[in-house]
Amino acid sequence: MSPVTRGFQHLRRAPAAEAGRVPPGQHVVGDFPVLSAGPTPHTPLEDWTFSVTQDGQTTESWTWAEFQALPTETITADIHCVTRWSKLGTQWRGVPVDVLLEAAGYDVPYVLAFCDGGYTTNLPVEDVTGGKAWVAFDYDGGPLPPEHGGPARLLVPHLYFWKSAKWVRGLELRDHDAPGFWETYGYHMYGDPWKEERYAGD
Ligand SMILES: Nc1nc2c(c(=O)[nH]1)N[C@H]1C(S)=C(S)[C@@H](COP(=O)(O)O)O[C@H]1N2
Ligand SMILES: [Mo]
Repeated sequence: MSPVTRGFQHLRRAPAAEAGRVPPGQHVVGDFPVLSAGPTPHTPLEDWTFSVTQDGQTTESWTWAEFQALPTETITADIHCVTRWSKLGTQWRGVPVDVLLEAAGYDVPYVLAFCDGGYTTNLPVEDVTGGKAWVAFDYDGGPLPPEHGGPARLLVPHLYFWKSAKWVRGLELRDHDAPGFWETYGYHMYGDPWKEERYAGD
């Protein structure tokens, strides 16, 4: 062993492929942990709809069949959970939220995603448009497994993964920001993993 390098043995270098991709305070995992605040809902596809609502009115709604006919994109993304795991290079297929909100029309700055099971999470419209968010129904080349949010989940990879609402059923357009499920329990209103916006006040 060369004495020249001995002092550096304790420095574990991240593989080159990970360089610059892991936000502060996160570690990379190979598996795909499941984090759910309640039981996995099982809504039959014939009962499934995706709706855009505003002021208690549904402005646009798609059945599962209609939703499947919308334009889709394939997405490769790194995802970051506030419990400190990151998973790199996850592969998805879904409908860009741009397609949904353009069809519905919108003139307000926030959405609250709502889900089977009652989970909600709040996001600026700016963060779910412009090619930054999808309603994903395939994961890794197959249908999204129920425990990971199937039949469909929100995918907003640039924010902590609690913003990627599983079993999502729609977006409520809002003129004021309002906390969703975890935000009510003290999670950050925005959740940028690069700024470690984990909890309110971060
Ligand atoms: N409907 C719903 N969506 C949810 C959650 C949940 O409990 N219910 N948990 C969130 C949290 S905290 C995380 S980290 C991710 C976990 O997604 P996964 O179980 O596919 O890893 O889903 C998010 N979306
Ligand atoms: Mo999470």
